[in-house]
Amino acid sequence: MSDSALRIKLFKTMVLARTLDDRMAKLKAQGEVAGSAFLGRGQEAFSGAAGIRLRPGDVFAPLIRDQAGRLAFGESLLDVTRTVLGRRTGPMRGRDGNVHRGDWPAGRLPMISHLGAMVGTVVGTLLARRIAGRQQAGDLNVGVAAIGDGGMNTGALHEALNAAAVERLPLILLVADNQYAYSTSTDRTFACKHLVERAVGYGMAGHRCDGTDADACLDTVGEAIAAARAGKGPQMVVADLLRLAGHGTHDDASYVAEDVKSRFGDCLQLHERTLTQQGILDVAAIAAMRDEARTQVEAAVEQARAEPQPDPAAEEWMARSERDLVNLRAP
Ligand SMILES: Cc1ncc(C[n+]2csc(CCOP(=O)(O)OP(=O)(O)O)c2C)c(N)n1
Ligand SMILES: [Mg+2]
Repeated sequence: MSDSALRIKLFKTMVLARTLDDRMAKLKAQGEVAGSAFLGRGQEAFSGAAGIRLRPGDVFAPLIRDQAGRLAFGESLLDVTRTVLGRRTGPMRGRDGNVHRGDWPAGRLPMISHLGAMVGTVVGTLLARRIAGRQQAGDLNVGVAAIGDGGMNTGALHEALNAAAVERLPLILLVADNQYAYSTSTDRTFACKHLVERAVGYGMAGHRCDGTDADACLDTVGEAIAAARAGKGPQMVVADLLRLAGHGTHDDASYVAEDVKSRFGDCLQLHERTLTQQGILDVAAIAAMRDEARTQVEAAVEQARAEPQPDPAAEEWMARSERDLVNLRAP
């Protein structure tokens, strides 16, 4: 079992991610967000555990439900609110309204697609680091790529996993089996008993955990990341969970079957219960965390609101981290 400080850190991250997601959904309902808002409700434990187990120098390719992992791996609240509200001060300078944000120098890769494209990007990054001699044997920088049950069936993912296994790269594939790909349930997307069975076929280690149990996520993801760091090659971690929202705010998730709902709890409520029952946090401490999260999120919303949107005619349209890289290369 991880130490109390880490378990509390994960809880705090989950509270902040949930508060932020809820606020983004509200902004969408208020008509302040172009496009949809995508929420990670119910997936915060698994995603946050990965972000917490990473360290500077690692790379993380999050997907649309990974607000918790993003925050734990250093994304600021302002990066989120500026992006969602389309401000030119945001990491993508207002070009992207929601999920395609990132920061290359910080190791947070901007998402190309939810459906497998990012795994090859992480694999390429890890291979490049090895070739450039930027890895220290036995203590490797790792790359985490997130994927869903639907994304597990794309060609790009298969090619990338095969390459990672052949090259024994320190890749961790974080598979959130949330029972649906949009409205398609998993009995229509794969025929094996459990997705972790596929790890054997790729020649990589496989782990599974209950994605609603924050402690299990911290432990299992921690073990997988430690194994990759030690040079044991790519690791697949499959979490069983349920997204407690629609695909995006445009989707009411009315297709989620009642028996599926009854099988999965809310990771945030469950972690809160465990930590209070074990006397690690009390009700007052939790209320204070929630208040703090609300205050921080509100401040980030207000600051982004006060900032300018891009001027399409005048904007240079270069992502912020892209410009940082250009400046780094300049003589
Ligand atoms: C090639 C392609 N086809 C379809 C889509 C639309 N699309 C985006 S996410 C998604 C479902 C993804 O399901 P899953 O991988 O299970 O992730 P989840 O949304 O459940 O987190 C679909 C169909 C897309 N982005 N790209
Ligand atoms: Mg899914």
